[in-house]
Amino acid sequence: MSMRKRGPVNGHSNGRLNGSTTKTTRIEDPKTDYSRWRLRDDRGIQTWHYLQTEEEMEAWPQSIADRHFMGLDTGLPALPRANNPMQAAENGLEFYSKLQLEPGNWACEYGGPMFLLPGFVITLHVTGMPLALPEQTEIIRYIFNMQNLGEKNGGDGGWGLHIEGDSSVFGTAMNYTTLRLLGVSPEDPRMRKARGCLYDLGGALNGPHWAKFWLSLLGVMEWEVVNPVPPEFWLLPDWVPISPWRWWIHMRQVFLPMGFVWSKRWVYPKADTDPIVRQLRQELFTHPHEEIAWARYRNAISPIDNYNPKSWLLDLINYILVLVWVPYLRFGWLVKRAEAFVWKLIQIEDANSDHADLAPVNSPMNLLACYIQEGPEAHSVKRHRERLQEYLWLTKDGMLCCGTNGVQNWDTSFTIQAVYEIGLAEKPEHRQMLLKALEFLEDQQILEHAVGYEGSSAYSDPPTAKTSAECGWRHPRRGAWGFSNRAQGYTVSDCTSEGIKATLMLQTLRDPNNASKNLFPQVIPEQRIKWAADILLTMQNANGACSSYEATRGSEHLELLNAAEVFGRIMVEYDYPECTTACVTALERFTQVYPDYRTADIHSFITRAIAWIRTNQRADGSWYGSWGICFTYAGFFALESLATQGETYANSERVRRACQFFLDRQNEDGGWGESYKSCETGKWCQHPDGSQVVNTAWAAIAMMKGEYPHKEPLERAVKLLMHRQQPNGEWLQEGIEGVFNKSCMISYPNYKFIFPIQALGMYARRFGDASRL
Ligand code: LAN
Repeated sequence: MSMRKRGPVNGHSNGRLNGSTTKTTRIEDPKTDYSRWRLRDDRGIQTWHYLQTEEEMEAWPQSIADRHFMGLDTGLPALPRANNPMQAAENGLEFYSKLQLEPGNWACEYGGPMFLLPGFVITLHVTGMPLALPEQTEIIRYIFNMQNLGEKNGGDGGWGLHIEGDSSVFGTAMNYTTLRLLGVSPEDPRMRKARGCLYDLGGALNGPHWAKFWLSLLGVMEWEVVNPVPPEFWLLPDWVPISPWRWWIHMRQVFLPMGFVWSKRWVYPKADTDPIVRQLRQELFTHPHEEIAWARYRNAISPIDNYNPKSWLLDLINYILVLVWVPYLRFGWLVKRAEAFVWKLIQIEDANSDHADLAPVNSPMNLLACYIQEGPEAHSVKRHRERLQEYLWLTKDGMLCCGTNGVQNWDTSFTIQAVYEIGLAEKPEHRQMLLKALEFLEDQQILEHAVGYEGSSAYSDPPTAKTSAECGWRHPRRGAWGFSNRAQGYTVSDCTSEGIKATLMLQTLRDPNNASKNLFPQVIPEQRIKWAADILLTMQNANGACSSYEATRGSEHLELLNAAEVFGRIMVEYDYPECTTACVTALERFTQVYPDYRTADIHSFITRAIAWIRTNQRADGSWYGSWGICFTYAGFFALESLATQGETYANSERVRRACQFFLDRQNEDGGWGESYKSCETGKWCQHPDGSQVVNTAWAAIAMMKGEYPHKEPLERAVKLLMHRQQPNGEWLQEGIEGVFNKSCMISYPNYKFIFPIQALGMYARRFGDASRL
């Protein structure tokens, strides 16, 4: 095959090869009128709306939170200067409390991953359900704003896996495609630059499996380039160690619709006549499209995308599937059975979440499956389309797709706890805010098990981790809290834990003026808190640790089948010090309030969990965090776990080592700054921008939980937090805070409020507030 000459046909003339000289001066993209946008929060279901008329705007004024989310001036006044940490905490809370939404929750943008909008937009394109114009405009702006241009990551014109990442084929091919589908011209200088970057990386043929999947169904690639996703895997008996029901929920819920679409080799019906698809066939490759021998590129991948190379075993399996299974053994009846079963499981997922689905990868894929199976007019398709809106979020840089349909329960639970922990929950001025937050948690607790669970052979009350095909292998969930809202409907061990803790903190708080009176009503009845504890008790692994959505069901060896080259450790549930701590601290608090309920179970759970936390500490005193960056995040949890057992600096070598780990990494300015590279490499990596308020708060809280006795390093940390605080009480956005699957970063913008407030208040309570720092 001949390499296509780089020429203007493909828009290469200003590609990076000779395009590094191209001037990509900032181009002002069309922008919507930000005064017209509003966030609606309907009992935790959050959607952005663009108002058309003056009357609508008058009837629905923009809120402070709206303005904050969009990066507009909130107009909030400068507060009296904080002279000590407690005043700084109160100023922080004063600002942050203004961001609470009507139903009582906090919200924020939840971006970071750069592979979510593409799936979203491709799905809407191939199903003929375009986004509204204001959304299109803002998505274009967002994607351009995240492009690696100028100073950003070498400015090569591509996009990474996440907003801070180096350009990859996945990021670049998919975001380029998205922009084109939204109407951006290939002649835009930034698009030329992007193509140059893509060609330098080998073109879209060097993309990972997921890129090839999306581009094949769009009709830009041919299905032979996609490694097999056989839905017949789902027909394996439960006892088989590699059965999909044992996989991490995100993997199996993506594998499900992906297998359905792959099995049908479905292609966008208008691909051959759609001018954009036809042009993309010319724009995304370094070879002429018609000459590409697709099957030869199944395993082609650029090194930058290949974070987690496929194992020899998976390569072998793929060969067998491609050369033997698909052509000779995949009989029609088997295909039919597999597709029918997978379709049933898709329907279960849709029914359990009213078509919101687990996350914004499987949600558009399920929409597509419904479209293929039931046609464009089906209720399932329409409902999916509506619910997809919940994933969109407007920021100052444009519109993004969130990693989940919000952060409602998670941020709200943490907020309650921070305020409680620093003694401000008793103050009358915070009562209304906290009561609303508690009422929100009440409204969002999941009160029914998943479809089919109660009638299944796995059912018991109280539940166990047992599950069965009859309910789509869902974990029991009655009493749980999810990460976002009740509609999404998945328990997460730590989200349920944080929900329990926040609830119990408020519901047991005594009135400081009358010790026999509770300060807050019993909004969530005892029975429901017990249900939540029951759920936690189902979530422990055999070794004592806890995972995210379920107890671990499969062996780590399943990682050999990890086909998504861009992520690591995704195939099964793993043990996490963060989740384990959350469960320990929740059950600890629970058993203090309800000492007679399942006492032995709880005691054994806590003992085993703590033993695991101890063994999970690394030789250097740290713990590796999987959901926040990174050692500061996990240390903040682990030391809290140990503290519940009375294990502190004074009596524990472990805690001393953990504190030393932090002390050795404290910056001159008193803060800590940890880069996301820590997550990727497993080694502490200093943040290039120096101290970060979120890392600083986590490290300081960790050391205070561990009762580190010397004031000086903590005082320096607290000074940094005070110094970075703005006159109106807020902190400004710094580096990205969260992570998943080791390689993909995700933003938690409210952390910069919650944890500094908590750290400042804890310091004040511990070391006294009087001294002016
Ligand atoms: C999240 C967000 C929250 C997070 C915590 C609660 C912080 C964690 O302690 C447990 C795991 C959980 C719930 C989690 C799991 C993976 C998610 C859902 C995400 C990181 C947000 C986005 C991510 C999801 C996998 C994104 C879609 C990508 C795929 C690879 C399917």
